[in-house]
This record gives sequence, C-alpha cells and structure tokens, in this order.
Amino acid sequence: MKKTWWKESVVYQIYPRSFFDTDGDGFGDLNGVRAKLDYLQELGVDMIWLCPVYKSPNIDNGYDVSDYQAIMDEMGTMEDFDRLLDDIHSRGMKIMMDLVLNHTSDQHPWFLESKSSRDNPKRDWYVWRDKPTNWESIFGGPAWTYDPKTSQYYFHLFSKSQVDLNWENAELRRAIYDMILWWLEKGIDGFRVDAINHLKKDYTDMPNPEGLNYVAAWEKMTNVQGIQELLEELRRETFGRYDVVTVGEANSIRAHEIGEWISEEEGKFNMIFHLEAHEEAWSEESVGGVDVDDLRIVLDRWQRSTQGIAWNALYLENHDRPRTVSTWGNDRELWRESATALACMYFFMQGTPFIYQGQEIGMTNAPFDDIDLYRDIETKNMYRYNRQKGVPHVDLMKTLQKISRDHARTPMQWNFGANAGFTGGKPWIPLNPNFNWLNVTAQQPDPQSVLSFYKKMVQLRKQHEALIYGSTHLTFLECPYVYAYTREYGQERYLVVSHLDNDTCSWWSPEEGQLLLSNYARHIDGKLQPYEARVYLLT
Ligand code: TEU
Repeated sequence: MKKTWWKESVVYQIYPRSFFDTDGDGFGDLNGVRAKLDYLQELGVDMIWLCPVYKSPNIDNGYDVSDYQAIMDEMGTMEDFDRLLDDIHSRGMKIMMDLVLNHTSDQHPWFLESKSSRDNPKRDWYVWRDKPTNWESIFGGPAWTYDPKTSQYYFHLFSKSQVDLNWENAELRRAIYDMILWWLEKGIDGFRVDAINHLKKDYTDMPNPEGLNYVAAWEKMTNVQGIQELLEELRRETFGRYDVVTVGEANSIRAHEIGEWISEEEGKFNMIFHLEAHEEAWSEESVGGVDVDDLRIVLDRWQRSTQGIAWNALYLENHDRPRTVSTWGNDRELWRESATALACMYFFMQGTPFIYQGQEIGMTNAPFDDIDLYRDIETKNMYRYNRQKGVPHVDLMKTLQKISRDHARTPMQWNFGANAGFTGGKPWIPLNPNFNWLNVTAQQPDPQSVLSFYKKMVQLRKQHEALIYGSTHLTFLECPYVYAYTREYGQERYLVVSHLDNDTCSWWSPEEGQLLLSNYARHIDGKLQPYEARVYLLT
C-alpha cells in the first residue's frame, strides 16, 4: 500500500469538555488542551481528534452546532483555537476536527430562517412535510416534530433539537462546502465526519405489523441508494483538494461494502469507523467479557477485506461507548491486566490506532446509581421512554450502569487532588470516584502501569514498519480465548498475542522469537496467565 503520514500516525481523541478546565467553570476548554500537549507528546501521539468545539446550545454536547465558524463560549474563543493550532503544529503534531454534517442545532440561524415561513429561501435547507413518516428517532420518540407556526413537521434523526439538513438542496451543499473550505484554509489536518452514512434518506413509511407508535427505520436512513454521489461531490469540492485525512463515522457499514467508502481507488474517505465489533462481539446484556470468536470473525473480516486496498481506523473506545475495561474486560480483580491485553489486541492490526482519552490509563465505567447523575440526552431519553413503557426504575439503572455514553464522558483523571485535577470549579458531570487510585500521576512513574504500556505500544509501532504496513493473519485459533495474529512484511514476522480471559490457559511460546512487549513481569512456561499479552519478533 502507498505509504502516507496518516497511516503511520497514532491519534488521540479528546472530548474537550471533560479533558482539562483552565478557567474554573467546571467545563474543559481549548486552553486545557493546550496545557496538556506535553502529556500527549510524551504518550507519543501524532494527531489529536477534537470532538465538537463549535458554538452550540449543547443539547448533545456540541453535536448540535449553531455556528460552524465560531467556538462555543464554554471552550474559549477562536483566538484560543488559533493558538492551539499553532502550538500543535510547532510540536510537529496534527489536529483533526469533528464535522457534523447530517444536522444542525435548531438554534442555527439557517434553521431559524427556515422555520420562519414556508416561502423562506432556506425553507428547503431542512426537511419539512405535511405528513410525517412513522419513524422512530435514534434517541427515542418520533423522528418528526410539529411546528405550529407553519403547520408542518420537520425531520430529526437524533433529538428534536438536532434538525436534519436537506442534502438534496444544492445551495445548502454549497454553504456547507464553503464552511469546510474555511477550516481547511485555516490549516487543520483532517476531519472525523459524524454520522456520515445518514446523509441520504428514503422518506417512506416503515412496515408496522405490530402497530407501534414509531418504528426504527435503519434501512431507510442509512447507506441509501445515491449517497455515494453526494459523498463524492463532498470529497471533490472540499477534502479532496488538500493533503488531509478523513475518517467517516458510518455505523452500519459492513466490510464487504468498503470499496466505494474507503478504497484507495474509489473511496470518499480515508478510513471509516464501523461499529460492527461492538455490536457483534459484546451483547450489552452480558457484561463481563467479550466473545473472542465473534471478535475474531468481525475484525479479521475487516483486516482481510482491506488488505492491499484500504486502511482501517482501529479503536476500542470513544465518547459514545462505555469503557471497554468494564465491558469487554474485568475492571475488578484483573483491571490492569485486562486493560493492557485489550489494548495489545487492537493496537497492532493494520490501520491507524485511535486512543480515546482516559483509555490509556484504563478508566472504568462510573458507578452512577441515580438518574440525576447522568447528563447524556440519549441516556435520559432512554430512561424516560422506558419508564413510560413500564420498565422498572431498578432495571433501567442496572442497564445504564453498563451502557450509558456518560461512562466515557466523566472527567479525565489527572491526579489525586480535588476533582482529580480536572477543574477548580464544580465539574459539569460528576467524577468517577475511583480517581483516588486510578489517575495519571499514579501511573506515570510505574513501569507496569496501563499508561506505561500504552507508551511502549506507541513506540513499538513507530520502530517497526511491519507493525504498520504488514499483512495480518490470524493464528492460534485452537485457543478459544486467545486473540493472536501475525504481521508480515518482507522478511519480517511479528506475533501479537492477547489472552482475553480470567483463567490461565496452555500455550506454547515461539522458540525462535524475541519478546518485545508484555504486560506481565513474570512468565510461566507453557502457559498464558489471565489477560496476558505479548508481542514477539519471530526469527
Ligand atoms: O454518533 C452517530 C451514531 O452513529 C450514533 O448512532 C451512535 O451510534 C450512538 O451515539 C450510540 O449511542 C454521532 C456522535 O458520535 C454522537 O456523539 C452524537 O450524539 C450523534 O452523532 C449525533 O450527532
């Protein structure tokens, strides 16, 4: 495959409101990101992905943009952003922005105009209908909201404050392209493009045999026929003209479809985030482990389908998922071991690894036992709609403790001080109380810590080209809980082994191999210990 800077990069995802607060309002800010660049550089990351920092009423934490070309008050100013950009670049690092193109906030001036009258020139920039379809929105409830002023319904795939843009309208598309070009001209290095498989919809009713109020309408709102033409125009008019990297977030795309999405030949993006591993290998009801067989099937399918054609975006966590050490791993007795074994499993595959803030210190799900401790709109809606359907409060609290998006959004745990050093004020969401032992300061000096393991992984990947460009082959399939693969490149072969289980298993280490990395200080002959992980150079 062509060698490219972004293939050789490691990306760190920042959820800025929960990263570091410098002005005491309890809300992380751009200066907070700037203040922690030393930390990120020491970790070895090359690029930062910044979740939305645009002006926003924050109904969905910035994924409801009311001005694409301004910074939200809580985060700082455009001058702060420019300083951050300069600092990042002067360190030889890069930055990628989140780009929310499917919808805007209902407070965006475009929507305020659009809703002002039926004959407003921007009426058609959004989707208005006399009669709504029977679809359910992704955050629960109907996907259409009635606006009494003009007596029509507007469409929203997510919350009713996130109004879907009408991508069929050429004028709207032009306005979006101009906005993107403005950011590209500023000198940013890439985009993570939000919910991009949803740009086109087929607005017709879903079958409704059970007579539900609203019906989930996936096949009518994702990857709909004709979307590739829209994406191609987007690419051609914007990113395609710059040396930047793009990652589309595409929740329903499968490995066999990648050609038109991300192949070097005809792809519209450089990579996509798919959710398949999270959907297939872990059932939200069965916390306490991942199905290693399913994980192998899904991830290997992506590794093989992309071989020689396209590039993967590798990730374990993001701001929309609970913490993997709590879901796929064992955050109690084998917290350190399982956090590092999961890390080793995904980090050395073909693709660009993404690390989500806090993942590198093994942050866990929060023990929130009261609905008032949660902040996320999806979580709150899920609670509300299920209570209305009669699901008991206790059952819902148990579910939320496993799956809420807020588990990934509690403040970054920097040190032992008040609020883990995140803020001098009152944090916008409570901290996970385990910061009294789980934090950056505790892990920095410890060579066996999760943080030190991440640093070693990043360095290892930089030192060995095979771990970047090599082909991937599953191995040790006879060991049921071992995720193992080789990377092969020219004459070189590497072996990556992660034992994802609470017990010890028999195993035979390669006789002619040099051990490059391990998460255990002592090894047992013929065995892999619980959540033991190793990387070998095979000779
Ligand atoms: O998520 C889009 C997406 O694919 C969601 O369906 C996602 O699967 C869901 O959040 C899981 O609970 C993006 C952002 O990452 C998310 O934070 C936003 O809430 C959403 O878009 C709307 O902008």
